[in-house]
Amino acid sequence: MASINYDQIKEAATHHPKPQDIKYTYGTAGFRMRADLLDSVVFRVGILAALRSKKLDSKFLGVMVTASHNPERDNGIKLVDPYGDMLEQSWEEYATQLANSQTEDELVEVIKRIVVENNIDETKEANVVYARDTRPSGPALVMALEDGLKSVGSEVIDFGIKTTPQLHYMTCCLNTKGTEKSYGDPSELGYYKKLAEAFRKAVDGKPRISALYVDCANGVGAPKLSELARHVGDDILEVIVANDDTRTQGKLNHLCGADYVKTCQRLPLGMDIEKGKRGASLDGDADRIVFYFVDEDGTFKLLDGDKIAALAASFVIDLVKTAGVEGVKVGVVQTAYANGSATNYLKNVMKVPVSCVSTGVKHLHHEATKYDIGVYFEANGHGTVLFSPEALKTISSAKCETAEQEDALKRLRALTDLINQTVGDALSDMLLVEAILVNKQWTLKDWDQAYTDLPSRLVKVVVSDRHIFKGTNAERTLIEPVGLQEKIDALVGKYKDGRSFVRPSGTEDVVRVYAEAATREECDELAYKVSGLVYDEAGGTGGRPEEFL
Ligand code: NG1
Ligand code: ZN
Repeated sequence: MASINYDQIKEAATHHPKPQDIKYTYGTAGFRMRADLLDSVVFRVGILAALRSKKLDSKFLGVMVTASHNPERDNGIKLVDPYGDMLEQSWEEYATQLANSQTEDELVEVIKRIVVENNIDETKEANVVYARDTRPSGPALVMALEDGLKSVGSEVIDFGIKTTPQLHYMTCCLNTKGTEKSYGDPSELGYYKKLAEAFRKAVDGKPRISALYVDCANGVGAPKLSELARHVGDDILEVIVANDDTRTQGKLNHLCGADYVKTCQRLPLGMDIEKGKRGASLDGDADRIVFYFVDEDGTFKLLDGDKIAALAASFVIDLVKTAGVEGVKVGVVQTAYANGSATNYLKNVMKVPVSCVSTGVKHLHHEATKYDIGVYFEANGHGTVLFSPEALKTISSAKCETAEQEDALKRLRALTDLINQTVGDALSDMLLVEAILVNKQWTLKDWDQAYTDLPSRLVKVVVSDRHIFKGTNAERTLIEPVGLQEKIDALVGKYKDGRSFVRPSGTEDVVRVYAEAATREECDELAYKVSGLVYDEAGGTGGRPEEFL
């Protein structure tokens, strides 16, 4: 292949000018903001994807156009590394530099610098696969992305409308095809077949449980879940798809979806499930899932990512034991947003090692690879279970002496295929939870018994500059603004089981305040006081946080 044609890039870039006065940042989940501000960013991310593919010996890079649970007017873009993990952190800075280069000349300068710093062979082929969710702004952004890719002469695969985890799956499959690490058939059909077959094995011989109503946030999860359910078959899994309107403008994530349900702790619009019925919500790109039901007394009971982690960890630990592969050790990874009761239950009742890391799946994923089997979930329902190559080897080569052992091994092996190893995946996680509940013949209430969440509250505070907030200790302690942490600690000390921390969001222009305490009243008071403190002492703008009634 010829070297990079910089004049061609310059010419193409004139069609995607960067707006003045906007500073873009590759944040927790790539670039994410109002869709009408993203054209130039998407064009440049295309160029970066191609450069990274060249750098990685022409491996396929993945690009996903989505803004997940954000409102429909937003969109975003993120890069996926060849084996399905998030873009390596050192390249996030390049993404930010490309996005912020104001002129075509500056853009070319940055590209040349990336080429030199990484010793990139310009003549290597570039391969990029991309997909988008159902947002109305998607098609135009994909055109800008293609312009960026073509300007560097990249080969492309348009994977169409997909969930974020499907794109991760596809990227990994393309790069492992024909190797001993082959992750599966690189197609959407391959994805469904792999999951459906694994689910059948995982629940083999156990009776079907009641129907699961799934709120799909009026997003891409709706058509994809229907397709998956068709492959699984309703003889073993009954899924009722709700909030599947991906055509009417304004409905995506509106008063529904996993983020809404978790934040507001209430049923989504369009899911009026009766007492005792089982519900779940996906987010807008189907990488998060939470479960819930309405108790006999009418209370809404949420089973979030923490509960999924505890359920998955305990099931896997039991299987490992019964299968006789005890050498395989299980650990759980959480963030500071995990409920204190969940952490306590895992550490002190289940006696599992628990690590706490900074917010963002890339941090959890990385930490989880340190365990033989690493269970990681954010409280908001984003996570998965990772099996190390050694654990996979042990599980696949184990010999069994009893029928009980054989049964446990069969189910454990099925889980290694059922659980998406590349990233947290709402569809795969849904099947994982269902498989466990089927095996145990549990209701959601049975599952919920393990521990009771401490009342918690998450508040957004708008400040003039959230970048002045700097944290440490997995984001649980503020070091700047100086002195604020001491004041927060003084407030926390007044409440039984009190805990509160403050950090700047990586996806929204807000500061997040988290609080929990022994009772709902105390928790709300603590959340109110800490958010007021942040507002007063660190440049609050707009309205002062209000009390929760
Ligand atoms: P930020 O905006 O950095 O808090 C949010 C979630 C993260 C993660 C990312 C990416 C919370 C409190 N934060 O990050 O857990 O999921 O979005 O989508 O839920
Ligand atoms: Zn998402």
